[in-house]
Amino acid sequence: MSKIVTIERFIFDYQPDYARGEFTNLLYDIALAAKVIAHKTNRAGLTDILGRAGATNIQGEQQQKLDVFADDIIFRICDHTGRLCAMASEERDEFMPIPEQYKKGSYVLVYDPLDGSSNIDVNVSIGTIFGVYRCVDWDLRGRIEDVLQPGRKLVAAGYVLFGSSTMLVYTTGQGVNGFTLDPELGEFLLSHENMRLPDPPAYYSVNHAYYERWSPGVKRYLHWLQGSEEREGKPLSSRYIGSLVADFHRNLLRGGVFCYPAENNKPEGKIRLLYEAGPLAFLAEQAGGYASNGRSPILDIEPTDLHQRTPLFVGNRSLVYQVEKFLQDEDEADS
Ligand code: AHM
Ligand code: MG
Repeated sequence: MSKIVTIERFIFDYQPDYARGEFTNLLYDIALAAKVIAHKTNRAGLTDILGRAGATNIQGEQQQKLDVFADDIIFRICDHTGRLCAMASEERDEFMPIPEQYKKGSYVLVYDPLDGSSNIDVNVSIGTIFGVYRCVDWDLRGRIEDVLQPGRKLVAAGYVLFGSSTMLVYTTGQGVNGFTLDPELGEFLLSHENMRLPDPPAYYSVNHAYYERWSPGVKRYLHWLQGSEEREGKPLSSRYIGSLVADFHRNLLRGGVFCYPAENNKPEGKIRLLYEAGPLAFLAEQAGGYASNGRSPILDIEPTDLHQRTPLFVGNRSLVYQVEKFLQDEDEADS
């Protein structure tokens, strides 16, 4: 008979050697925040939470009430625990050192509190993305250097998907595991052990509306994904939700690649390096996949700005390598 494993039990049993309670408890805190956000998200249509809050965030996008709620709840669950030295959120202009009145810890939390916010009002899946780093200098209080670290230095990353059920999927560098929330018990239960990107992959995900804005190498890659150039394996089908977490999750379960390429007048694309691309790149590598900006690994990019964006190609290794090849051909043709 299969075992019932709660997320608490799993986090405890599989904590890395260096985890001395602080790291383990930080993961519990994130799971708690996920439950609170799930509770609120599930009631979104029933309360006055829908609609725009009126504020505009640093990305120039209108915030919606649920984004603000999710951002606030993560901050309030994590700011006073003594496990963090700083946090940074996609919804906040500045990074957030832990306030002086609280003990400072050894870790840094970066998060996108509610990704895919344009889907909230239309009852389509949304998600939270998070990444955890060690702070750079234990003796100092949180500084911007603690937050601006490359993905290669992540010690944990994950996401929470608020879909037909709520799932928390995370890695601490020992593979990827997924937990489904039992709403009656209020517990995340292990449902997807040791997740690996299946091969052959099934899907590619991209917003085709932007086709005319892509470079010749990206256009060629899309044709390749569609089967117009020789490619081994089954033809891919196309799926695009417009919620990165949901698109990533589906591709993780079925195999595939998510693409948000550079555009002619938007060379950095749309996806944020710190809060979105970095954590998902770490998860992808831990599931046997790979993430690239089309020319180099996402995990190697040194961030210089909190809200830096990057083109993103993430999924099965063989699919992501191919875009790097086509963009290299493009660069050689240009030079
Ligand atoms: P958000 O963080 O403001 O919600 O934006 C990020 C979202 C991703 O979830 C998704 O992949 C992308 O934006 C969709 O963008 P587009 O509508 O341009 O395809
Ligand atoms: Mg986002």
